[in-house]
Amino acid sequence: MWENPHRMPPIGSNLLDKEAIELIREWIQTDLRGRISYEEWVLTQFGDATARDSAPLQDADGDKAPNLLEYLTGTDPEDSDDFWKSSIHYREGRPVVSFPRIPDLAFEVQWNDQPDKVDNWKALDVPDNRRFIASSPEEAVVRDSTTDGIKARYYRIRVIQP
Ligand SMILES: [Ca+2]
Ligand SMILES: [Ca+2]
Repeated sequence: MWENPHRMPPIGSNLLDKEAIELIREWIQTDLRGRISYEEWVLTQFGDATARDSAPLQDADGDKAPNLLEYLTGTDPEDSDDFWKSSIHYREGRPVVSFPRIPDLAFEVQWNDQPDKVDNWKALDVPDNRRFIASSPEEAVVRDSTTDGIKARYYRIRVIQP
């Protein structure tokens, strides 16, 4: 008997190939992240294109990551333990911002010494902060070497979808 090498349900069958569906779901959630539209992602994640709290700037799970950021970074918008995490620490007396760099996205660390002045955010002008799109996931480490004489500095990371 000839067997189809591809995973297909038997012709005429109403059974769904659950393993294949899971593979497709995983592919949509990982490989196609950023390539499927936000609306398609909402349908996949929430199961309903008009789900409550699914608008881009809403935060359905209350993890402080708006749905749009969860869409771009591939996290679960209904799991408050799953969100894109950045951190800051000191190394050799300099602030270091770390975050997971995600393929197909660009990232820019910005700084401001007066965060209430929204026009003051500027890209951090250091080599680590050059803008590029990684082809595979990696941990980004951006060291701020420009803080001499600065008492306080605030940082944020801009996520850019090319
Ligand atoms: Ca969220
Ligand atoms: Ca989440």
